[in-house]
Amino acid sequence: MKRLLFLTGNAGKLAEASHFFEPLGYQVEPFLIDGEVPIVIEPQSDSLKEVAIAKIEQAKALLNLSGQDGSIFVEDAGLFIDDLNGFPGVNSASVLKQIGLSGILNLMSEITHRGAEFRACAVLFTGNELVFGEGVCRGTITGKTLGESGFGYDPIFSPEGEDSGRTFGQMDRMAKEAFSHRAKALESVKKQLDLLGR
Ligand code: ITT
Repeated sequence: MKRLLFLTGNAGKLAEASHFFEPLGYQVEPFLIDGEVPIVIEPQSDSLKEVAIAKIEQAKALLNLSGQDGSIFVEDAGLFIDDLNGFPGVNSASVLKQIGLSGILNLMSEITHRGAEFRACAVLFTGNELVFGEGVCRGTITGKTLGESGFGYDPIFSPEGEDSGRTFGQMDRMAKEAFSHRAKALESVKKQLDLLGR
């Protein structure tokens, strides 16, 4: 198994990346220093890719200092709601903490166009090169929370193509993976690793 150190404080993201990569021969582990997720600075930026690059650069430096080896991996994601001009976008994590799912549903109470998308940008450092992958999942914001699976905004997001209108919150990991932005971003990373022969 190849070792993949994932720099994240989000257990849901870690579980999904493990589920995706492990059958492909990667052992996904949290990137820890002295048993803690190291604190990295996320730049103010509207671009998930810029944020992901800033994080991987800091992770590379930390990996060197810590004397560990393995590939490192970061992934940045967010929910972009059409009629809220892409809000909460790159601020999805802090907005969720501040206003919760009920806050988002309240903001949208008068909005009839419910279109939105999840976006993810993944970056893997093999030790030699950086490999990027991006993924988008279109869908709609439901009128109320549905289901308790997954994490974050999953209970209010129903992906396009899901005929019964289930939210990610009503799906298991495998079913979510068939649609998700994260699975698409990771798939793209995997294809490029194959091309590089890594
Ligand atoms: P990191 O430590 O990896 O940065 P984070 O929680 O800050 O963890 P992101 O900035 O990538 O992660 O994600 C922003 C938020 O977007 C995340 O906290 C969730 O609330 C939401 N989000 C991202 N992907 C999601 C998904 O697949 N399902 C539901 N919500 C998601």
